[in-house]
Amino acid sequence: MTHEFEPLTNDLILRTARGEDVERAPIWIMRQAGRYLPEYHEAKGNRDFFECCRDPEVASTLTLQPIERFAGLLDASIIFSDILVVPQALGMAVEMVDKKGPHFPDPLRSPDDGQYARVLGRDAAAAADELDYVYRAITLTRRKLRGRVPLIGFCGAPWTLFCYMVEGGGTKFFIESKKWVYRHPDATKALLQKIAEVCVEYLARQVRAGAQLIQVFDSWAGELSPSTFKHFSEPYLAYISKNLPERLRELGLDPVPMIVFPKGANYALDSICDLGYDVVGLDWLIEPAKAVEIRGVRRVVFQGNADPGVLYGSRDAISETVKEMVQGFGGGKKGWIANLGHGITPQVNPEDLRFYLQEIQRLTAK
Ligand code: 1CP
Repeated sequence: MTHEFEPLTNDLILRTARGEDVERAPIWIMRQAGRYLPEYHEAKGNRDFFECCRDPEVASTLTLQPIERFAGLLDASIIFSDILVVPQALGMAVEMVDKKGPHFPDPLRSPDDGQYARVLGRDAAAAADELDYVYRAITLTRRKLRGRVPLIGFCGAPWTLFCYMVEGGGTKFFIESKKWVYRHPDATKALLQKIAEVCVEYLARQVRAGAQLIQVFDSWAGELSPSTFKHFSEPYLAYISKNLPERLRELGLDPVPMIVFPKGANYALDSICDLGYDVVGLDWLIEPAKAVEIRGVRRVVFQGNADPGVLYGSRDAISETVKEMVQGFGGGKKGWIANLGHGITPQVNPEDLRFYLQEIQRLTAK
């Protein structure tokens, strides 16, 4: 089941991710399809969020919106979906509450919870089967893209998905997650391993459907400590980077560039550079030059990392931030994919994002 698609007319991000010298830095923006775009609200209408994810026609339309609005300024698309489709595929109920975010009516409260055994007993391939609608959305989006830019597939990192599954939604104090880590470390690791196995199968099938790069979002890595990150996140991120290429080979597919975004884990950046990913996403809490220094001679490519909040600022503030970022990453001819340090936030004026993208292109093409 491999597909024929039109050849790429812009493969800048693929060449950059492979470590090649390039004419300028490629750019994409985390959450580039989403709430700050009026056309997103228009297309979504009154539909439930996950209903949009499950409808390939709607998901592909939403994926293409920023590519069309910012034609010539974005060098990659990312499939419209959510990291929480994986807990759903593991049999957990997840709702998206308008203006509040995700809600699990029945989170995993302890290893004695009957649901814990059910989730652990779930076969990874059977879970990946549940996400057929994502693969169909990816294939349809590749067709609609007609080779304009590559399409990124993604999943949540085991640690971040674990947090949602035990907290039941967004959280400030990570009380339940920390109870699991510090009271039930072995049960926590067993669950992280199960999630990692599902992630490998899920990502492999996204590639088979047409995804040309993949990103693993560890949005809550910053809630761990150097020691707990080493035991509760890194091994599972490494499991994915090691096993995905093997799984792709088994399926007769070539490897694709892999991006990891361990938000808030700059304390572990040195070892993250050795996790087996081609690209490491950086948040805005680290200076680019400092990250470049930690990377040293390693081939890893960085992605990021301006404060998303600068898009609420003046044009001068945006220009200054871009200038510092471009300089810090060495000018943009190698080893850097421009992005923000986290997803773009609601209420940003899309024209301010356009200016940000233009400034990066202008300064890195020099
Ligand atoms: O363009 C894109 O990037 C769209 C695809 C996308 C991605 C990659 C969405 C759509 N969500 C995600 C990933 C995602 N989802 C992450 C990892 C990235 C990050 O850290 O931002 C996380 C943590 C989630 C979970 C999630 N989904 C939240 C965060 C809640 C919290 O705990 O703070 C929220 C608000 C959502 C809903 C969501 N997902 C995506 C969109 C467009 C929305 C908003 C839905 C709406 O209100 O219309």
